Amino acid sequence: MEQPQKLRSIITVNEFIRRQEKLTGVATGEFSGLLMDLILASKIVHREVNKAGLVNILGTEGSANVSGDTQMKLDVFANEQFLAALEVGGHCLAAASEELEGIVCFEGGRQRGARYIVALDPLDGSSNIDVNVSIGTIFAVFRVDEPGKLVTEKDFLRPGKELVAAGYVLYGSSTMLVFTTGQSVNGFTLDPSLGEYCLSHPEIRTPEVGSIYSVNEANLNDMPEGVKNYLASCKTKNNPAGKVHTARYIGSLVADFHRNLLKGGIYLYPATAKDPQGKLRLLYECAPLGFICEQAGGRASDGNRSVLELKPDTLHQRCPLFIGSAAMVRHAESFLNG
Ligand code: P6P
Repeated sequence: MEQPQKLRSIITVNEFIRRQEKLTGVATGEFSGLLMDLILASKIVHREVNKAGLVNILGTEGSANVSGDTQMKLDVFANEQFLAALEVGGHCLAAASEELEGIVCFEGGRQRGARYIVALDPLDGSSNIDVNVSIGTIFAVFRVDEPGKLVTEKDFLRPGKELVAAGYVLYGSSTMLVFTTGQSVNGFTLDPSLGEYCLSHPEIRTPEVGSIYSVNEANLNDMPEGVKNYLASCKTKNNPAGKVHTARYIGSLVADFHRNLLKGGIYLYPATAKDPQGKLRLLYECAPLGFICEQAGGRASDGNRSVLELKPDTLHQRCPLFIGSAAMVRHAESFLNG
């Protein structure tokens, strides 16, 4: 009979965060509490995403499900779960979301003297849900200078280098949480039988070089010449890997990013005719993934400089993105900067 995994070898994310608190001496519990709120919401979204295939049985969006509740789009559902968890948790002053035009302020957090704000993409790639392709949540956490501050949109318009935490949840063949608080990047796999995220990928370091590139090549004709020339180099041996690359594009940012983070590779969404600033959002997609990537030894660029240096002018500002193995991103940049 298979030996049960020894309990002592399992480090849950709660335990991991507790240990980190001790390490960093930041033992206020506020920051840990905020992470816990996000983790709780991700478990609820995991449960619904994994039922998505049953929607035809449970009722599609807009219809009433068996309990009479109106079925909603999963990205709207996910947004509601994360906002509710942040509001009830009381550790967050305000949130910005891909699903909302403006920010949402949490009076409870303000009264408790909270000092964190969260920007998130609650369910990125949600158009892939009904074809059972992996999707993801991305979150970014800033600290404000004054506890209980009455936050405005301006408090979110900060460069990614000021983030205190960033993470993503990948709802794939298993559900994984990967996050950094600036010390290292660690991955946790949800064990549904325990309802716990367990440390499965400690101290993630992304390979300096890889041979996977992820891009929607249908846009090639609309891309800058430098990008075309870079992609041509991926199809030869004239690149840091010294070999012809492999194209892998799931069309779900978190899934493509996660694979490249572990195996080495580059994801690029450059400026195109349709999206002259690129398609991806700086605040809650490029910056948090850039923070994670650079903490793992990779590089995240807009083609010229680290995305972590870029200060958004608006909440939903788009930005070209070249992210992944450092040598590959720098190689791509060399084609863009003459
Ligand atoms: P395209 C999903 O809509 C998304 O934001 C990312 O998850 C994904 O990488 C990208 O857009 C796909 O865009 O234009 O290739 O369909």
